[in-house]
Order: sequence, then C-alpha cells, then structure tokens
Amino acid sequence: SVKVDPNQTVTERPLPPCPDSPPGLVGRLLIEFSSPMSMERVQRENPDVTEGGRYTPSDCQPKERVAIIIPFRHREHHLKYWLHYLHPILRRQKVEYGIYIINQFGEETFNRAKLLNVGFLEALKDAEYDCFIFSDVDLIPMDDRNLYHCYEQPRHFAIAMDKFGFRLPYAGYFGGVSGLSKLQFLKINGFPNEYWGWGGEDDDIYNRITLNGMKVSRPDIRIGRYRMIKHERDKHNEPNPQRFTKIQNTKVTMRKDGINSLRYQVVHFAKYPMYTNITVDIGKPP
Ligand code: UDH
Ligand code: NGS
Repeated sequence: SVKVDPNQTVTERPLPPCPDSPPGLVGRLLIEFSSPMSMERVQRENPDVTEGGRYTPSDCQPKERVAIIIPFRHREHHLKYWLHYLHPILRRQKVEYGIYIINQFGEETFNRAKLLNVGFLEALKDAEYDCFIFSDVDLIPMDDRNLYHCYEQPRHFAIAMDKFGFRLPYAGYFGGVSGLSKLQFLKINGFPNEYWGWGGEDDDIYNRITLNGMKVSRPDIRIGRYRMIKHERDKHNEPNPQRFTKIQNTKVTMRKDGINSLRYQVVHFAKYPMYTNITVDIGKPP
C-alpha cells in the first residue's frame, strides 16, 4: 500500500502476510458445464488477472509463488470452464499465481508427464516460482477450502472425484491434480519423460515420492472433491501397454529419466490475458 506523507514523499508500507485461512472463502461450490462459456466472459469477470494469467493479491503478501501447469492438446472447450472456475477460486484463496498451458505440438502420442516437466522449467524462466501445481484441464475443485499451494509433503489435491464416487480409487492414486514445491520436485528428479500414451505416469510419480522418503499429503475427503468434464477418449493417447512393467522399475529409471534428461523445443510462446500458452515439440516414442 502506498501512503503519502505530509511532506509529500511516498513511502511503501509492507503488506501483512496472507492468512493461512483466507476469510473470503465460500466452501462448497456449484460446478456445472451446461451453460455456454466464452473467453470474453472469463476476461470480463476477471479484470484483475494480468497478462499471461498472472495474479497477485493486493491486500496481503503471499508466502509463495505458485505456477499452475496444465498439460494440453485440443481441449479448448475445457480450458474455458477451467479458467472460468479457477481464477475466482485462486483469487479468494489469496494465491500469487501464473497459469501455464503446455500444449503438445503435432499429433504424435500424447505424453502428460513430459509436458509437466516442460511446464516446470518454462514457468521458472518466466518468474521465480516456489510451488508447482499440475492440473488436468478437465478437473474443477468443488470446494475452495482445497487450498492451491504447497505443503510440507507433496500434495495430492484431486482425491474425491465424481467419476470415482467421490472416493480415492486406490491408496497410491496421485492423478488429476497434484502439487510439489520446487525442492520436492527436484528431489525426485522431476517426472518421467518416457510414458507415451495413457496411464501409469502418475503412479511412477507416486513411486518417486515414496522412494525418496517423502509421503503424499491430502486434504479432507469432504473437501478434496472434484468434478470432471465428461469427454470421449482423446485421439493419440491410447493406453500404454508398457505402463505396468514401467511402474515396477521406477527405482532404477528415476535417476536417469527426469528433469535431468528432458529435451524439447518451444514452438510458440504467447501470453494471453487469462493464461500463458507454450506450444512444445516433445518428440515421439522411440
Ligand atoms: N490431455 C489433453 N489432450 C489430450 C490428452 C490429454 O489436453 O489429447 C490432457 C488434459 O489436461 C487431460 C489430461 O491430459 O485432462 C489427462 O488426460 P487423460 O486422457 O489421461 O485423462 P482423462 O481422465 O481421460 O481426461 C481418460 C480417458 C477417458 C475415457 C473416457 C471414456 N468414457
Ligand atoms: C490406473 C492408472 C493410472 C490412472 C488411474 C485412474 O490404473 O495412471 O488408473 O484412471 N495406472 C496404470 O494404468 C498403471 S482413470 O479411471 O482416471 O481413467 O490415473
């Protein structure tokens, strides 16, 4: 806040730290995907979000800077809803954040975990982030008390999804929405780059976490609720037949496959009003 002295010199007052439980939260939210959505409306309703989808609370000083990384290809319809719901939630949570869409270039087999690794590095080139939240584009939290920041241990946010009857499908599930601090992420050498197609990459990340002596933290089951936007199976993201054997080998592969072996090329980088879009060529399966 800026205060003008009687002698006309301008002095900066430090903002108070943001509270651990932001007072403006509303709790359970009504989430639906039947009313049409447009980017113009999202923009109109979020005037305090700045270019590239960045936001900083104006009345308090957040403890950390959060990069939200979304793996993406051909899901424009989902992205509009995601931005429509998440910008106001994150604002109420008093998060300082930036939104990064990591768009896989071309039509080769999709690779979610590799895109997330790219998001980690590219976000760090853009600003000094301390915390990384990795979210599928079709998952919307149903309760704003599910706070999008980092924790003492790697966090699994999407624990009670509608498609699983609002329960965790299995004890080691780490899919959908997860968050790691910069240090936690580097400790596990980031995510695997070698899971092409659907499945298993989230289980590999879970293995990396536990093999490195960490433990997944989760919100209360009544709070970690999510709605998934229903959709058909994507093209070029078929179930990966190698996934079952790969997740048996995390202990040996994690040292050489990860953020230390990541190779990619940025094809296009653009800051739009509601998000930053990074189109990347991540190659194809061997
Ligand atoms: N993603 C894309 N484009 C794709 C594939 C995946 O953007 O072509 C992203 C997107 O953020 C998605 C995430 O990667 O939310 C995970 O994709 P997924 O296909 O692994 O998971 P999802 O649960 O679908 O969205 C699983 C198959 C659904 C079959 C449904 C049949 N009823
Ligand atoms: C497991 C997959 C995970 C996946 C989870 C939920 O079986 O990658 O199902 O899938 N692991 C393997 O295939 C090894 S879902 O019901 O969302 O399609 O996240």
